[in-house]
Amino acid sequence: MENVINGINHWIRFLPGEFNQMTKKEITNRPLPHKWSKKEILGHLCDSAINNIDRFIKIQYEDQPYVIQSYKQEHWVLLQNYQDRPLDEILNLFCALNKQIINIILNIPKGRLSNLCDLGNNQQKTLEWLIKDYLEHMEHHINNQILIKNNA
Ligand code: NI
Repeated sequence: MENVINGINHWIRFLPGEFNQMTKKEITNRPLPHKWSKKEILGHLCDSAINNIDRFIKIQYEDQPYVIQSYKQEHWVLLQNYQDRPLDEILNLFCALNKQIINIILNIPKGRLSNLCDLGNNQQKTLEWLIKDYLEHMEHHINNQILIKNNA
């Protein structure tokens, strides 16, 4: 879990500076009308943190396998209107939520990392897998959508 904690910590420290070097246009540009802007992707990462906090806690005390509820990502981004929210507020939210996730991970008793959840389609995964997947999902969006230049 140490690698995951280091990875999350890296983005808490690094991502605000990256955003602050971008122009407002680059941050709010939607590459296509139905595609998220970089700001909305940051909002989506906050939504991922919110939903995963719930999962990381409940999988520790609910009956196993704990059934994971999916959430409608597009609705979450639009209903919270990240596009029109001040960037620094979303960045603060991202950092606070991820500090909370680090705190949760640090407090998981070792034996509970093997607790099982059910992702649907007969797929069962451990809490450890879920935590690693959380960081992979975050890095996928950061590396492929936030840190790449688009011609805004
Ligand atoms: Ni995603």
